[in-house]
Amino acid sequence: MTAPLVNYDAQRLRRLDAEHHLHPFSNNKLVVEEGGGQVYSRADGVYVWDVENRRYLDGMAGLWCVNVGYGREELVEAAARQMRELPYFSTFFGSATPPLVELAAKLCELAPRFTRATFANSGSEANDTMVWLVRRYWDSVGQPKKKTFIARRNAYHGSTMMAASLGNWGLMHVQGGLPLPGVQHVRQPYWYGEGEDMAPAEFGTLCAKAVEDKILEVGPDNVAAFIGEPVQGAGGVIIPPETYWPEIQRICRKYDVLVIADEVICGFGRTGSWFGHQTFGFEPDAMSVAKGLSSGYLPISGIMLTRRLAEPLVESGDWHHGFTYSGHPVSAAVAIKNLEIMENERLVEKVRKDTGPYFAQRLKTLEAHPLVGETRTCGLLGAIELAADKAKRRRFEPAGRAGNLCREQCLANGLMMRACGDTMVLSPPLILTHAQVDEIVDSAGKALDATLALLKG
Ligand code: PXG
Repeated sequence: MTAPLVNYDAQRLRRLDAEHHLHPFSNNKLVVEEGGGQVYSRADGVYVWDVENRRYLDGMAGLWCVNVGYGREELVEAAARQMRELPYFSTFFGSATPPLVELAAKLCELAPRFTRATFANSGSEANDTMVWLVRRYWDSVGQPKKKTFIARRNAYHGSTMMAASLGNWGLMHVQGGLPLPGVQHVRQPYWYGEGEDMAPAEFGTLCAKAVEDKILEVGPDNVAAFIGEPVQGAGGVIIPPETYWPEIQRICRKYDVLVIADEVICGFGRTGSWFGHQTFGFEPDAMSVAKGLSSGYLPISGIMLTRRLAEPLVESGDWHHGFTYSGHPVSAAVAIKNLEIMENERLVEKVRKDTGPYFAQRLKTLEAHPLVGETRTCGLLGAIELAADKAKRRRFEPAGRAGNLCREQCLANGLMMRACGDTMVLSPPLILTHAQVDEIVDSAGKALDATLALLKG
C-alpha cells in the first residue's frame, strides 16, 4: 500500500480524541495534556502508518492478535459476503448459522482434544464464561463444592470482573475492588525475575509445587480448576521452564482439579504449534481462544471443551447464559477464512521451523548490549529484559522507567514494541520475513543505544 485511502485531518482527530475519548489501559490525563492520543489510520502486511504518515513495523501484531498480517482482501470479502447474506442472527434457543457451525467443527479438527466449542466476543468474556461453565460442570457431576480457581500472580486473563479476578495485576484489583471470591493466586514461573540461584528446571518444579500446596490448603474438594496462559503474555512473555507444565498436569490429575489453558495469546501458531499447550506438552480439559482466531479483524472468542466436560453439560439440559453476539456470523465467517489462510500458507510450520528459530537467534545477539540481561523467545513471542546489572540480574529503579524510555525510542526508530515494566516484549505477525526480523533487531539495537544514553544522562 503506497497512498492513504482517506486524507485525514490529523489535528482535528487528535483534538476530538483529547476531548471525547476515554482510553482503556491508558493514562488519560497524559493523553489530554499531549493534545490527544496517537492516531493510526492504515496498515499493510506487518507495517502500520499513523495519521501523519509515519510508518512503523508492528512488532506487537496490534495487541498480540493480527497473526496473518494486515491488508488481507480475503478477510474483507468473507465479511462482506456474510453481511450481505445474513449480517446477524442469534445462537440462543437452539439457533445456529452456517459459519458458526463450520467454525465449531473446524476448531475441533484443529484441536482434536476438544469436542465442543461455544463462542463469545473477547478473551475476557471467554474466561468469564469458562468459570461459569466449569462451576456448572462440577455441579452437574455432583461435586458442587468444587468452586475455587487457582491462578498465578502477574497473569492476565482479561478485564471483566471475573477475568480480572483470575488475573493478578495489583492496580486492576485495587481499582476494581477485586478479586471476587473463589480465586486464589500462586507464584509465577518467572525464572529471570524470581529464580534466584536455582537452575530453571528446579525452579519450574518448585513453582508447580506451589499449586499443590494451594490445593491442599483450600482442600481438593473445593478446587475446581487451575488456569494459566501457556506463556504469560502481557505479564512479560514469561516462558516457564520445561518442567513446569508437565508437573502442573501431574498434580492437578492427582487431586482431580481441571487444567485450563488460556490460549488467547498462545493460540493459532504464536508459539510454533497451533496451540501453546501442544508446544509445552500438556493436556488441558478446556481452553479459551480469541485474538488470532480472527487475526483481530473482527471480535470473536471461543471456549473449547473436552468430552469429559462437554457431555455432562449437554446432559444437564438448560444453560442460562449467553451474549447477544455469541458466535456472530460475520466474525465466524472471517475466523474460518483466517484459519484457511493460516493452513494454506502453512504459517504454523513456518513459525516452528523457520522464522521462530531465526527470530530467536537474531534476538540473542542483543544480549551483547550493556542494557540487556536476557532475551527469550517461544515461536514468535519474544522478550528482552532490561537490566541495571547483567551479572546479578538487578533491575533499574524506579521500575518501569527504563522500559518506557525504550518503548519511546523504539517508536522513534519505527518499531512498535511493548514495555511490560522493564521487560520489552514482541509478538509480530506470523507472516514476518527474515528481512523484517533483521529490521526489528536493528531498530531495537538503536533504541537500546538511545535508552542507555538517556539513562546515563
Ligand atoms: N487472556 C489473555 C492471555 C490475554 O492476553 C485476554 C485474556 C483478554 O482478552 P480481551 O479480548 O478481552 O482483551 C487477554 C488480552 C497488554 C494487553 O498489556 C494484553 C491483553 C489485553 C490488554 C492489554 O499487552 N490481552
